[in-house]
Amino acid sequence: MTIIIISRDKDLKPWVVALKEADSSLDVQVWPHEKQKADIKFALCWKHPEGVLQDYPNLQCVSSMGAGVDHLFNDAFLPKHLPVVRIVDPLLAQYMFEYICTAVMYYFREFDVYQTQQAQSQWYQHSPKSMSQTTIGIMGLGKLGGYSAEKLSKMGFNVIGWSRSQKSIANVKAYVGDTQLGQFLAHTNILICLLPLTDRTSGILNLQLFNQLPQGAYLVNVARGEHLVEEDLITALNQGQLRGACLDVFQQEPLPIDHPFWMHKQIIVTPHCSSITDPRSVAPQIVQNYRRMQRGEPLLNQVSVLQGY
Ligand code: OXD
Repeated sequence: MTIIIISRDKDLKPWVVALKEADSSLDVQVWPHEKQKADIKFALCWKHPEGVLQDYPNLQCVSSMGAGVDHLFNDAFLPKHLPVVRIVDPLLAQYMFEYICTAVMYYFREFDVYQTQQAQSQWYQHSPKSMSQTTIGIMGLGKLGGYSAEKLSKMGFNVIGWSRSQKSIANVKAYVGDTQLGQFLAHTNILICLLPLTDRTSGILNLQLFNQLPQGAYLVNVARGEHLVEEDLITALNQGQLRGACLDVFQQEPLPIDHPFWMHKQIIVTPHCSSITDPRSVAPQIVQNYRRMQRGEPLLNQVSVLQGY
């Protein structure tokens, strides 16, 4: 029985080491150097080449190497009968919170304004706003969104959330479904996108949505580049509807060198680094799922193939 790791853009050595550290008896192989395709029972993937999973006739489980699973469901040839699991890790949630908190504080304490002033050698003070009168709206209250919502609320911000199904987080007003999206947006000063990418959420960050936010709101996108209609963001910024955007994810990654986002003064670009899976931290749960699969037990963090998250 073998675990195969498949990714074209990750350094896989630390993953092999971490899995072996978690269980030295494991047979871990790396695509495309596997010895016997028929031995492969468990595939650990990040943006695997489309169709490649069909090469393993005895595959029993597919695991994402990260929190997101859209890269798995993008494969039209993903064997439909296989259970799909993802990573849920406190460290990932903490890293994500730290990134969001940094972006929020940058806007909240108007560092964007002071940077513009600095470029013109201008010395103007702006009185700080109150945290409790600043509303952070989080789209997506799953493991990552829920954790950040709780922490930001404890810091003193007014935090609200929007999701497809009802969620309950202490001190976070939750809005649900399409009918409550408008109300959620109308209250949001800093919008954080942490939604899963599905057919329903692709392109959700568009001009129509931005126009429902209070004028001068900020956007932080840490979910997927496909959530954002890129031209609409430029329009909303140029029209003054949005004051700034902090983007960690893009439709094309790495962001092409001639992309307008690089040079836009109101956009902060980071290279999909908001939360990076630490192989050592997540290897034990991968091994646990592998053993559960062998014993025919329910898997941890299994996602719904129907819902796509
Ligand atoms: C993930 C990511 O889904 O890094 O884990 O985007």
